[in-house]
Amino acid sequence: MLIWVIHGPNLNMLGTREPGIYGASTLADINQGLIALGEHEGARVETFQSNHEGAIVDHIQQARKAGVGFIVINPAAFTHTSVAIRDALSAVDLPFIETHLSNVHARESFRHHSYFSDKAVAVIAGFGADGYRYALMHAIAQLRKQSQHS
Ligand code: CA2
Repeated sequence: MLIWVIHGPNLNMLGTREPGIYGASTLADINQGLIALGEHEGARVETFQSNHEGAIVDHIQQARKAGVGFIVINPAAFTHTSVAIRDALSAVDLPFIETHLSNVHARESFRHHSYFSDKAVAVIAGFGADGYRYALMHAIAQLRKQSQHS
């Protein structure tokens, strides 16, 4: 059971700026928590962050070869702009959950549109770092069901 967690641009800054919007946890804290939760549940979690759209596309393209069963992704600002990342996710055809720390719908109108939501298994927004944990638990539950039925 391998799950990839992918973080988009500026999320490497978490915990250093704007804690009122994005929380006080650093990205390292979040990633460590997800890896530990995965271990506890018998799943392998690998994390990746990039500020570069092409690097995220390249990474997603490797997912099938790497044996990934599910992707949790916070595309950050690329949520609202990136057809390229959307197409990469469609190309690998793996289930993914779109996760946001903040409630994007309670923010500026340009954050209300996502290039991902209509392709996602689920969308999580506004739970802060806990949103990643909810997404991961759902991914693990789905992969468990899949392996029981195969
Ligand atoms: O709420 C989210 O998770 C977002 O994906 C975060 C993006 C934003 O563009 C989306 O609309 C919603 C921005 C991430 C910026 O992260 C920072 C972290 C610390 C300090 C400054 C920015």
